[in-house]
Amino acid sequence: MEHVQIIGERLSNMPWQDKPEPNAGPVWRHAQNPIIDRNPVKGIARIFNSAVAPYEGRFVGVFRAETINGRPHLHLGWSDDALTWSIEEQRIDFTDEEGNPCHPRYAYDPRLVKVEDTFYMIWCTDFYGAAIGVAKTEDFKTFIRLENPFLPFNRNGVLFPRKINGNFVMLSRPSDSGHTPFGDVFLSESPDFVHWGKHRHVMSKGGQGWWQTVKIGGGPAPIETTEGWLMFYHGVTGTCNGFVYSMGAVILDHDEPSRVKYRSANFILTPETWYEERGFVNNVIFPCATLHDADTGRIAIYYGAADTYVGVAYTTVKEIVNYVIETHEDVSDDQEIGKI
Ligand code: BMA
Repeated sequence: MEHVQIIGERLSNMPWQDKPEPNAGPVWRHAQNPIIDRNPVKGIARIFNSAVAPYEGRFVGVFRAETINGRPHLHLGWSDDALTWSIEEQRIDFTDEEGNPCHPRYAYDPRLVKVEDTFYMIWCTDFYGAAIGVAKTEDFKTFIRLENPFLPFNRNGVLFPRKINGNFVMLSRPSDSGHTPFGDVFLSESPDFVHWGKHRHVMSKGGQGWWQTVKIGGGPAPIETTEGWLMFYHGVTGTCNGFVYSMGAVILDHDEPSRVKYRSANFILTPETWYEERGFVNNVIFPCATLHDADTGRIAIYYGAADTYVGVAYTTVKEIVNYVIETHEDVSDDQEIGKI
C-alpha cells in the first residue's frame, strides 16, 4: 500500500521524532517519555489516559487527573508544542444544557474529538455505575454536558471525527461496574447526539495471540485514511499478577465501520519501559488520542502508562497501515456487519 494517506488536515507543528533504528517495530516511543510525571500540579497525584487536540495554533488537552484523594476528574491543559503541558489546578466546570452546574461524580479515560465545529468530550462517568458521559464545547470556556448516550455499564466511548452516512458514530465497550473480565467493541449511531441506535458489533477479543484474550477497548478517535478508518485500541491479557494492557491497530471499513478490514495479529506496543511496567497499576499502555498530519502522514499517539504517566509514541500512516495489512488475522466474525 505505497500510496496510503491520511484524509484530513495538515498539522505541521505536531511533535515528531524519526524512527530510531530501521529495524524497530512499527511504533516507536518519544525518547523523553514520560511527558507528564507524577504530582504534576498541586492536588493532583497522577495524570494518565488523556486526550489532546489542536486548537487555534496550539494544543489543548483534557486530562484524567487522579486527585490526592484518589478520585479522578477532568482538567484542562494547554501547550505550544504538545509535549510540555500547563495543566489547570481547577477541574473542568460542567453545566447542563440549561446552564446549571452538573459535575460528574468522577470522570476518567477522556477522549476529545472535533466533529464539524464542535469539540466533544467522552469519558467514563458514574450513571448508577460505570457508563459513558459526554459534553461539548466550542471555546474551551463553557462545557455543556449532554444526555448520557448509553445505559450502564459501559466504557471506552470513542467518537468518529465526522458523521458517516449522516449520523454521529460512537464506539463503546459494554462492561461491568468493576474491573471487567470480558469485552468486545460495539458501535452505535445517532442523528442528533441524543438518540443512539443501529447498534453493531465491531470486533471481538481473542485471536491466535494471547495479548488480547480477556477484553479489548477502543482508543483514540479513528483516523480517516484512504484504506479505511485506522484505529488504535487496547487489548488485555490476564496473568498471575493481573491484567496487562497492550496497544493494537485495526482498519475499519470506510462506509460500514462495523466491518473490520484488517487487524494486526500482534500488539504494536506492549509494556517494556520502566514507566509502562511500574506505577499505580503495573503493565498498562492505554491510548486515548492522536495528533496527525495529512501532509506527511505522521502520527503521534498519546497513551497512559501504568495508570501514572503520559507517554507519546510515533508512527506513520504508511508504516502502520502496511504493518496491519501484512500481519492481518481474521478474528471470529469481525468482518461481518455485526448485526445478528
Ligand atoms: C481500566 C480503566 C483504565 C485503566 C485500566 C488499567 O478498567 O479503568 O482507566 O487504565 O483499567 O488499570
